[in-house]
Amino acid sequence: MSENGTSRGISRRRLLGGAAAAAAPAAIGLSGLLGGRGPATESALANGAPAARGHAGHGEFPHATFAAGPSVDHRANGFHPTELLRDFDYGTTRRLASGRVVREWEIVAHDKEIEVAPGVKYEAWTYNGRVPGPTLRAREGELLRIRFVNASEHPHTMHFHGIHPALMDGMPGIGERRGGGQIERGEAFTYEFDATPFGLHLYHCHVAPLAAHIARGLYGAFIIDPKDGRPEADEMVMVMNGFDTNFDLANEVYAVNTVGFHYINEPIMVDRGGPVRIYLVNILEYDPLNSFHIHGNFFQHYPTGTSLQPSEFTDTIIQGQGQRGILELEFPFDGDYMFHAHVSEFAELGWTGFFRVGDPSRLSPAAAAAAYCELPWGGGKA
Ligand SMILES: [Cu+2]
Repeated sequence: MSENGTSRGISRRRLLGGAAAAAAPAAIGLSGLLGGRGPATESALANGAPAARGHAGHGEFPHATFAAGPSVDHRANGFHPTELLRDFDYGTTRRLASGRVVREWEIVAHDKEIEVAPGVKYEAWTYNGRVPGPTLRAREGELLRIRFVNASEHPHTMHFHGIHPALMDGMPGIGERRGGGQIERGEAFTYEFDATPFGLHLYHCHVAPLAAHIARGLYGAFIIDPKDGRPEADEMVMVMNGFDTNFDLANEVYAVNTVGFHYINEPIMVDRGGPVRIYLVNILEYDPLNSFHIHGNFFQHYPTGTSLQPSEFTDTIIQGQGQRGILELEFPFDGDYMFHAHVSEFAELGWTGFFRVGDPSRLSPAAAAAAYCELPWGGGKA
């Protein structure tokens, strides 16, 4: 991160912190320590989030996060973060006379209200009605065709990371005369390119204002498997995202796969000793960095997934926006293991979850949560 970027970030938060102090001196507490998240959080609460409250034993500092409450309405959202984890969209395939595989998808952009934390609604823009969009998965060397239909009220594109010609880049201003570039409401365009290089990539809208189009939910993971695949594992996709629910260019809710705290309410079930492979993508807007940390374990890290040799054995990685990596690990012991952003502020605003290994009766999430005093609803005592 540049020194410039750092100082800009701090001054934005100091500015917000100053506003908080002026508007609500009694509510500074933790929000002051958080560098000015206060007013944004207050606005999120005004938007319908459950009330923030203190934590027994640390009562003088109210926690500027979400209290316990009912889960979000996954049915109304039309997607479920637990199912979304292992939902890979392979499209449809056919073979050309040459023997080459053509893999095809249809992706439709829709505007849609979603619930990103209990009671917190957000006017999202979606690919195929979900945030993140479908995890598109192909194999190195195939020919890919993605027919994009814009049924949103706004112009959009699909910009893929990968190696492809300019016309297929989903960039406004490039290719309009050939039907591409910016795809207006009611228009459609088919992106076509080779699946290369193998690795973990992403796609997102590239229409300006870019941060707004991405932050609204127009993004997804894009996996190109190596020709010979990877070893068997329990595979899952985690897209680290956030939501600026009051449109003040700062996020109020942070998450993996959209719903804050979802994997606390429903820990991710994994087998003891079985290899787990996580496809981790950071698409967070308005914050320069995100991170992933796991408790009680270490993982092999393959940055961008473009090598079959890991570059690092660690328990924490940092990703800038658009960065991604593959994480491989095994859980040697039964129990509940927390994973979260190692930016504590993000963790307290939703980016926190658990892996549950082995016999689920051994530890309940409430028991595990009680051991962690910074949980949003006060250590599982609600
Ligand atoms: Cu867009």
